[in-house]
Amino acid sequence: MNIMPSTNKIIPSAAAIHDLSGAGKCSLTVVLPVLSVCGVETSVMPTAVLSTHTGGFEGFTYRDLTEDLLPTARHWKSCGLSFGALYSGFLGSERQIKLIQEIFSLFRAPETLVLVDPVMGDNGKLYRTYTQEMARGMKELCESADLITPNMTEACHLLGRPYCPGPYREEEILEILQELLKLGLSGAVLTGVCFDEQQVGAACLERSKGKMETFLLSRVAGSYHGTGDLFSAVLLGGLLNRMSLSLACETAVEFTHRCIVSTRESGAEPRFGPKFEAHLPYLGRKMEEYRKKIANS
Ligand code: PXL
Repeated sequence: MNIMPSTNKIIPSAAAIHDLSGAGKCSLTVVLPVLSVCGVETSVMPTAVLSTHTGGFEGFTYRDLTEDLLPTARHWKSCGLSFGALYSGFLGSERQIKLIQEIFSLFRAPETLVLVDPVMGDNGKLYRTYTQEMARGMKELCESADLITPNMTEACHLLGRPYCPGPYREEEILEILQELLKLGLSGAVLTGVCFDEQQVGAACLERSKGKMETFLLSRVAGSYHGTGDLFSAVLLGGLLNRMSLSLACETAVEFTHRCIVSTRESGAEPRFGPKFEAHLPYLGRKMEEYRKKIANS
């Protein structure tokens, strides 16, 4: 159970277990292109198919695929598939959360990185599909992960702490990360971290290092849907390219910021998701440069 295995055995491959929201860019429509451009061979397990995500749209369709999850996993296993990372995000029911735990057990090997993005809410509120039971289940799922990437709302919910919109004190952020590690994780990355009104970003803490690192960039006004998924996918792409957690975190903060700036400048409604596509070649180059750098060192 490690974030950065010390061997060269890390496999740049992942199983991404998220919903497929047809429009409004989030979950699989963000995760798959990001991981692919990072050079990660990605198998996708859609947990549900929706016409749009549930944030800011009314009347969306929702085709539940819970019954397909274990048969898909068993089929993959019978095909001899294995993954460098298992990565889950937004989930639709308590039962799905339990099944994901089973799927993790099926594929987990000593070198596997299990990343759970405990997608539950934002701005102090749980998403409307989230029940208290699901939130409890999500805590259990986090306990079976190596690394989690909650935002401040999700971290407070996982820890039973009152939510506050910030700015925060550094000691507060460190305390939250330390409490998250007590869930049994090797590392935690907290997003939505800010120490003043001007900047926002993420902080990470690795059990083996014990030192918190923060990466902040200028705050762009507004709330941008799908950026949590974007952040986690870039982070995982970096880790599977053998970046350290702090470098992967810095890369994810910078890339997410770049996409938020483009979204803001485009004047598009934030509910239609981040404008990340034009920046994918840049991300691909960054990952390639890093691969070359470590190959020569
Ligand atoms: O980005 C998180 C997310 C993913 N998938 C669905 C969602 C949301 C957030 O609202 O509704 C379906």
